[in-house]
Parts: sequence; C-alpha cells; structure tokens
Amino acid sequence: MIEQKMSFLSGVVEGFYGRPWTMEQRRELFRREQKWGLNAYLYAPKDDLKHRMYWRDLYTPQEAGELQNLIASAEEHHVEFIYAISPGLDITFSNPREMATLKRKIDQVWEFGCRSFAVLFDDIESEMCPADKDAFSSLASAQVHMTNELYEHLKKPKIFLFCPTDYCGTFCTPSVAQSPYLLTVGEKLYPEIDVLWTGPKVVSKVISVESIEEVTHVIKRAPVIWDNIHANDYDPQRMMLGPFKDRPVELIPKIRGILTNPNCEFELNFVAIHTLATWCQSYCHGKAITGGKNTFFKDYIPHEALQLALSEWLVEFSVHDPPGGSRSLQGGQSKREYSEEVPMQTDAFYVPGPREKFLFTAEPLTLDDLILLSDLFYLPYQHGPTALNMLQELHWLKCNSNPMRKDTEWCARAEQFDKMCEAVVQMFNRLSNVSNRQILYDLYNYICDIKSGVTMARDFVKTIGGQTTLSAQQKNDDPEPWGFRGGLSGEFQRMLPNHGYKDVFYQYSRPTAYIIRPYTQSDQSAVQQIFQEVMCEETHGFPATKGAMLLSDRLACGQLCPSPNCAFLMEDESGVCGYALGLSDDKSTAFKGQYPESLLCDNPSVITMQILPKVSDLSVAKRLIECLLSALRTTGCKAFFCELREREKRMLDVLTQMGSFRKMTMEGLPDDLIIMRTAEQNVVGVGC
Ligand code: 14T
Repeated sequence: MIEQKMSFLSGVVEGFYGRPWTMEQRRELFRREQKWGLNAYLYAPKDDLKHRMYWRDLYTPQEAGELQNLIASAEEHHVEFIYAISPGLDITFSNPREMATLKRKIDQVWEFGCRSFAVLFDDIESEMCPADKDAFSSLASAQVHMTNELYEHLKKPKIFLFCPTDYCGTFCTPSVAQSPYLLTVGEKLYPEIDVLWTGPKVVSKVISVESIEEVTHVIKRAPVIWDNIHANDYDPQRMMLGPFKDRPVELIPKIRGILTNPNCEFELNFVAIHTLATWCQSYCHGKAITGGKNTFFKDYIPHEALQLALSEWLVEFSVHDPPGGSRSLQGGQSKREYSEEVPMQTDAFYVPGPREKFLFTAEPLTLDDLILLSDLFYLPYQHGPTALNMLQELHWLKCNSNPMRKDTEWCARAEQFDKMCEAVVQMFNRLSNVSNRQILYDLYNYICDIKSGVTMARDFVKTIGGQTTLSAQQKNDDPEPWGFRGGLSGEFQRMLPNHGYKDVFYQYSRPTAYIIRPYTQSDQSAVQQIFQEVMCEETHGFPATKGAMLLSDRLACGQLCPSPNCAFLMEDESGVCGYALGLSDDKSTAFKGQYPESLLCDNPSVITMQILPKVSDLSVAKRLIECLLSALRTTGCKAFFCELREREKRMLDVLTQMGSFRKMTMEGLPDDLIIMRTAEQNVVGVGC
C-alpha cells in the first residue's frame, strides 16, 4: 500500500494566486481525495505570506496549531501532505544565513508532522543579484545547490519536489531539448528529487507523451505534472467545469505523478478533481482487471467522466448542513445554529387565496442544469457543446439578419436560440435556490455574468428580428452600468483589435506588409496551389461540392482564364498568399446552364478569391476584392456573384462584412453551396 502510494503521486496542488482555501475546505478536500483514490496534496498557496512573500517568517503558535491539525487530518485520510516553500522572490543563494533561515523555517514545519516538502522557483526574476553571479555559474546551479542542501538537511525525504523557473516548454530558451537551465537541473539536481512541469505551456491545451519524453530526457527523470488545466486565477470571468482531458492515459506510466492546480473557489473543483481521479484510475483498473503487467488501460472518455462527476456533484447541491463544513461558517456560529437560520418563513402556513399570487416555489436543480453550466464554463481552450452551438447560432442569426429576408429558417433558428437562452436563465434561477449555499456563493459571480451576457444576446436577436420595440432603457444613450460591462479593463479590451490578446500579438507584433498586384499567366500554378491548400484546410479536401465543379474551381485550376486585367494577387514576404479572379464575360455559356435565371439577371460577373490561412488580417482580403471589383466595373460590370462552399467561413465572413453581398437562396443548388451576390435594384427580393 505504502509502496504504491509512493510510486505515483496523484491529487491537488493549492498553487494559485488569490485567497487561499480555509482549513475546513482543505479537510474536505482530503475526504474527497481519499474517497476518490487520490493520494497527495501540495500546499503552495501563492498568497499565504509565509509560503512565499515572507517565507523567512515562522508560523505563530496559532498558525502552528492549525497547520499541525491539517497535517494530521491529511494523514488520517491517507493523503500525503507536501509543504512547499517559495523563497525565489528575494533569496540570496550565496549567503549562508539565507540557507540557515530556510532550514529553520522548514524544520518548524517538520515539527508540525510534515514529512514531504517542495521548493518552488516559479514566477520569479531570472536575473541573479551580483553576489550570486559571483558565486554561481547560473540561476539553475544556484537553485539546485540550495535544493540539494535542504534535501540532505531533511535526511532525504521520500517525497521532495522542485519547481524550476522554466517549468514549461514555452519558458525554455531556445527549446526544451536545448535549455541550458533544464540541462543543469538534469545534471546536478539529486536524482531522488522530483521535478514539477506544467507541460508545453503554463496552461497546456494538450500534454502529449512525446513532449513528456522530451523533457524527461533533459531533466533525467520523469516529471510530476503540475496541471493548470482547471486553474482560473488569471481571468476573473472564468471557471473551469469541463472534464480533465487531452492528457492521454498513456502518460501515466511515463510520469512520476500529477497534481492539478484548480479553480480558486474551492467548491468549483468537484469536476476538476473527480475527473482527474477517474483518469488516474483508468490505468490502475487495467492492471487490476487482468492482473498482468502488460495490459494497462481502461478507456478514459472525458465526456463520460464528466457525466459521472456531474451526477455526483448534483447530490452535493441539495446538502443542507454539509458535514465537515468545507463551507466555513461565519462569526463562530455552530453548524446547528447555521442550519436553523436558513430560510425562515414568517408565516409558514400562508396559503394564497384564489385571486392572489401563487406562492414562490423553488424548482429543484437538474442534471441537465449542471451539464449546461459545465458547457458554459468548460475548459481554457474549449467551450462545451451547448455553448459552442449558441455561439454558432448567434453568429448565423447576425450574418443573416438582412431585414429583407427574415424567412422561416431565420425565425425558427431565432426561436431555438431564445429557448437556449431561456434554459440558461432557468438554470440560474434553480441554482439560486439550492440548499448548499456555499456552492452557490462560489458560483455566483460567474452565473450572474453569463446570465447577463446571454440576456444581452437574446435581446439583440429579438431586436434584429424586429420582435421587440426597444424599451426606454435600451434606447437610452446613457445606459445602466451593466450596459457597458467590464469596467476599465473592459474598456481597454474593447479598444484592442478583436477584443483580445491573441489577435493583438498575432497580427501586430510583426507587422506584415502585403502587396496587391495584377495577375499574370505565369502565376497560374501559385493560384492553383493556394486553392488546393485552402480547400484542404477549410473543406477537408477537394472534391468539389456534391461532385460538381464550380466556376470558381475552373478559374482557380486554370480551366477558365480570368478576364484581362480582372485578376489580382496578394503577396507577403514569402510569396503569393492570396488571389482574386473575375470573369466579366457575361456571354460565357459556362455558367448559363448551371444557375437559374434569377441569379443571372443583370449578367453578373463571377468572382472568386482565396487567401492562405496564415493571413489573419481579413481587411487585406477585403482590399484585394475591392481591387477586383473596381477593375471589373471599369469593364462595364455592374453586378457580381461568388460561389462559396459552406465551410469557407473566412471568405463568407469577408463578403458579409463588405456589406454589398447578400446570400441568395435558390432551388436546386447543392445544400453546401452558398451563392453571394451584390444586390442590384432589379434583383432585390429574388429568391430572398
Ligand atoms: F508553479 C508553476 F507550475 C505554476 O503554474 N505557477 C503559476 C501558478 O501559481 C498559477 O496558478 C498558474 C495559473 O495561472 O500559472 C502560474 O502562474 C502564472 C504564470 C504565468 F506565466 C500566471 C500567469 C502567467 F502569465
């Protein structure tokens, strides 16, 4: 039992920034860990002053008592309590008094009964002070020297962890494999000391077996994963309620352990920890079932692990007076008093008369509510299915909101969208009435936020659908504060392109210069290459729509030549990256047979364009099209149309944003083909 416990560490690291958990919450954590088969807890709250900022200070007698109790309760639940210290903010490695101070502090925690320790050097300056530069060849060797000495001082504890400053792939220069920092750790850190690693990134989307093999090779030991997949300390609008995922179970035999650093709010971590436990068991189970050494895994299916976690979590919501009080009580009230104080009706037997209002009744929370909640607050890089669907539907409703064509499809989808919004509001209402107020309070900010976001989207759809006359409040140009959410930070975000950090860096850190130039015959193969690349990316490959070759395909493949002076290319520093081709020849029989008269009235010119996926700035694509349109106009063309496959989202966006193109509906077209055309007076309404 002991041996197994030591062989694979699994559990939780309280390692986030912000309000640390209470002792009661930690005790509740140990109960859950034991119940779910997890075995370790790393104590590393960034804002416990004596863990990091004032790491030299000893705990007061009262704090000592509390920690001692906590350590004892971890032991009762067979959870390994690992005390971490983070001296990196201001330690001078070369000063012997600093080492003595560190030992004294750790000795104090040893006295509390703790036998496992960690030294963390994450999120600190990587520049050494002059005194240390004289004494050590590098930061890594200073840290390793100190860590090794502490390890020996403690008589080589069974569990001793080290968190490097370069604790993930992106922090390593020039790369994981060639990081001088990690190579020093690998060479000099005693082999019995384990190394923490967050994966390719601080918050890793995926942790692959290969990436772990790579770091293992450099640090010369299997790492303990510190997983930030469920951490939410970096964004006050997010909580992570999705399942542990994108870490293959094949990792388990390749790592020394895994600790999740989850949401700051204790009660929001049921799913995070439960699904991690399921993941860990998928390995052990395989072994237990066959008894053999060669068979390993039971399938881990994130979606199923989530369902299991949510159905157990649902039970927690109806707990009135939760055992152990992970839900810490205020003002020294006893649990009993607390429970008696919950909803007090002044007249418990009030029965409304026939013409009076119904009594308010709280509907119970359902599993579907929790599935929806988890979908709305899923994972750092992924929304849950319903959230994704809502976003897609809102996008579609917005893009197809031409007042001329509120057809039955638009109305049906708007109604469906409204229903999804209503489900969110109902979920909010049912959550507000749960007995377990501690869970509710931890959820509160997030569910208010999503309710308000969804309500705004819902009102917007109603407005564009012409269903509502705006209220005085909506028309007011001096709205309530919830009409301009997010405070100053929100204002900053709205000023940035696309409201986001990613796009700012992606588009603007290395400004790309684009050239738009006329197409010549010798550019044909470049055009064809772009066409093929985009088709592979966006439509998952050629063949053309429902087997039919479009005019656009023929133009791009060279079967049809664009009209003279009616074709343009876009280039960046590495060559051609986009094209726009036009066919002004309205007498061409090529498309007469293929499309109905309703499209061809006005003899519209066909245009086609593509840009490589690497071109993220869609305004350049707009420019390219504008060049083509004005060239076509000089040849006398007045109307234009364009064939797009449904999956060509980017071109669809560009044309939609240009404002002059409208989607046409026509009988007999393949259902994944979209025709956009400019609206001339005599075509408005055709097929719309
Ligand atoms: F110790 C490390 F493994 C680690 O993950 N450190 C912190 C951790 O305390 C925090 O909870 C987590 C998630 O925000 O990420 C690390 O902190 C960072 C690091 C960054 F580079 C937070 C923001 C950053 F930009």
